[in-house]
Amino acid sequence: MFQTITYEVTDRVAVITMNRPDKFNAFTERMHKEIIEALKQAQKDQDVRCILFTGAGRAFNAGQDLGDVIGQEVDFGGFLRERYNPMVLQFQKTEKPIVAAINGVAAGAGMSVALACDLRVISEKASLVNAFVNIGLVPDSGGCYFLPRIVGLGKALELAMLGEKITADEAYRIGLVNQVFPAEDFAEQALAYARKLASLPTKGIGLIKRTMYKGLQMDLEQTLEYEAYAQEIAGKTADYEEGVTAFIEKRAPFFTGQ
Ligand code: T3D
Repeated sequence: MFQTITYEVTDRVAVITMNRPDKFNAFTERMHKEIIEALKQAQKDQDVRCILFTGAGRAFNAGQDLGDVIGQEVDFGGFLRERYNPMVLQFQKTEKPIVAAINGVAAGAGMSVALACDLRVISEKASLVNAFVNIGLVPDSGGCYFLPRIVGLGKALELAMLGEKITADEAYRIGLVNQVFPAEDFAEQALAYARKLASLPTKGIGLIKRTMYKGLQMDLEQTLEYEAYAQEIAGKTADYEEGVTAFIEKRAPFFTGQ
């Protein structure tokens, strides 16, 4: 089973926890594979309607385990193509909402992976560091894709070029994270946030995710066409039926994710 992460389903939320706390949950080859496997498992499981992605101990994730690469001749291109890129793409392919629960520092590829999640909540005591430049590298694992799209080009360049720590409050101010929760009950509040998402129309949310990310690559005409296509699918779901019925009956809807 999993050695570098834990996987647990609670209240329709799959909680994936990176679990190398003594190394600030830094990435290893095995961890990449296990995260891909866990995301696929959550996608397949009909009972899972939201994924919460977090870290054990004091950190969220400190990026590549530098202990594994120091003194080695690393084939950086191959390293990224084989290990990091498939993992980042799996976050996108998973048609369920994924929330990064940033419990502690998220640095380097750890920050990039948080950006590859759909939504981010952060502990008031946590921080993010676009640490690549601090060791002479370029943001990878989608960092050059997501960061400018989330905070705008000017801010993205500043964060990537200076590599300074971003506090939770600053991250919220610039739209890098969606919510800041108190450190004392961060895990509970992050889970409650994920539970709320898990109670919503899962298929519709999967289609929102697919259509929005596709929209980033398309012009208006193509996006309008894709919206029409996605709506045809959403309009045939049981949750659409329930949403409209509940509205007419003036009651709260009960969505099943179907
Ligand atoms: O081959 C390639 O590199 C290509 C792949 C690139 C992808 C990347 O992610 S490149 C970026 C790699 N990550 C970094 O450069 C971040 C390095 N870490 C830091 O800058 C800082 O540690 C943090 C900002 C994350 C946290 O700072 P702080 O002051 O809170 O903690 P600390 O004391 O620096 O670290 C705590 C422990 O975690 C420490 O271990 P120790 O001394 O208590 O035994 C430290 O060595 C360890 N740690 C932190 N980051 C890493 C790590 N161990 C291995 N790899 C790490 N990335």
